[in-house]
Amino acid sequence: MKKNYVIGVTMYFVLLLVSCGTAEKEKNNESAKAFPFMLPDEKPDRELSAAMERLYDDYAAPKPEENELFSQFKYTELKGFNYSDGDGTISRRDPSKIVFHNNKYYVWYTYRHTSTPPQGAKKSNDTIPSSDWDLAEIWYATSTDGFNWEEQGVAIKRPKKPIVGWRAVTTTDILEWKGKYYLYYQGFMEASGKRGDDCPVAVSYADSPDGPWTPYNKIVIPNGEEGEWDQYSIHDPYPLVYKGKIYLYYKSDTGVKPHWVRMQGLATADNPLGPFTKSPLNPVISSGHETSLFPFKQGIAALVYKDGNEHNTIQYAKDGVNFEIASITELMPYAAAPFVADAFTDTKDGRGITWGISHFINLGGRGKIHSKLVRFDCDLSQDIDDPEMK
Ligand code: AAL
Repeated sequence: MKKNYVIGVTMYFVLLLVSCGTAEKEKNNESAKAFPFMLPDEKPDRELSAAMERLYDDYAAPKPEENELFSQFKYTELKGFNYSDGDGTISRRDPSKIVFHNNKYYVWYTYRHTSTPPQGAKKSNDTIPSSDWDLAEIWYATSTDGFNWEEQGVAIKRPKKPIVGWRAVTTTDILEWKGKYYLYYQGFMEASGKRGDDCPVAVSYADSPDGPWTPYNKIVIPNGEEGEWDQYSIHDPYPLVYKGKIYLYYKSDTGVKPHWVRMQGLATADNPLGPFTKSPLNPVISSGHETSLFPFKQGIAALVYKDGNEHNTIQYAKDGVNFEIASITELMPYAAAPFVADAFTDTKDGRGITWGISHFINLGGRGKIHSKLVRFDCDLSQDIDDPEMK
């Protein structure tokens, strides 16, 4: 009798649970009917609005969290850099991508230490800077954890007039090629604001990231011919090794001041000192400001921010040339300089990035303008938990 009672009660609860489960499922089905766009991963088999077609055709996955090239960005203040209490006389900006060598991370950047903050082109002279990057040199710092940095001092000094870069050397990036290191940078021959920004790219080389750096003292990527999209400047040189060659991406300011149109081009070479051949498809990215790219799977991904119709996007070119929007995001790092573990390995399966350094600009307000380096963290990697990505 007791046994039958126990079985009866158990059956009652089992049936109750099953019927509740069925009711729940029915409720879900009902809501799925009411909202057929609960973002299924596969494109629904029915006529779609243009917005929904785009959602499936233009992006790698409709749900941002499932798109490997979607990320948001977290920022952390770096330790180890003195900014003279933010009085505008010291500035650090436009960092290079980060490399790992002998158990240390290295970053190179534009460093300005002047007697006054920037005063604009008219008031500038041999010691008064016109802009945040005028009269700058390239300095470097090392770190064992990516948060605490030790500034090591100058890597590239301004050369004597009239050598390329005599007014300022800025906005550098690093290449490792056949055991040697190359720093590419903008070489100013006039103050920024007085058309000094119409500058080409110069290069210095060394046997180790610690230097000493030998300047090549020649323009290695010249501005385009008159009428070409990059006739005014070659900025933000950014080299990677891809398809057995040096793939150097760069930005140019085209158009007419103040209506600059900033786009990005590509120049490739077999020798770091040139000659570089510009892609016949240039510009290859129609928007963005400073260049920030990394190998991803078989292709190259780019962070595109600040300027242009396609700003705030992460783009992908499976051939390194024909970029498409992979995702749209927000609060992107400016002048992003990621730690790219496979920047120079000629990988066919780029792992992506999880952190880097970027800059915050125009701090201090009028009269005290300067910039600061900050760390950013993100998830633009195939395998964020891989210790090699850290
Ligand atoms: C930056 C870069 C280049 C420009 C100036 C300094 O952020 O795009 O380097 O010339 O601004």
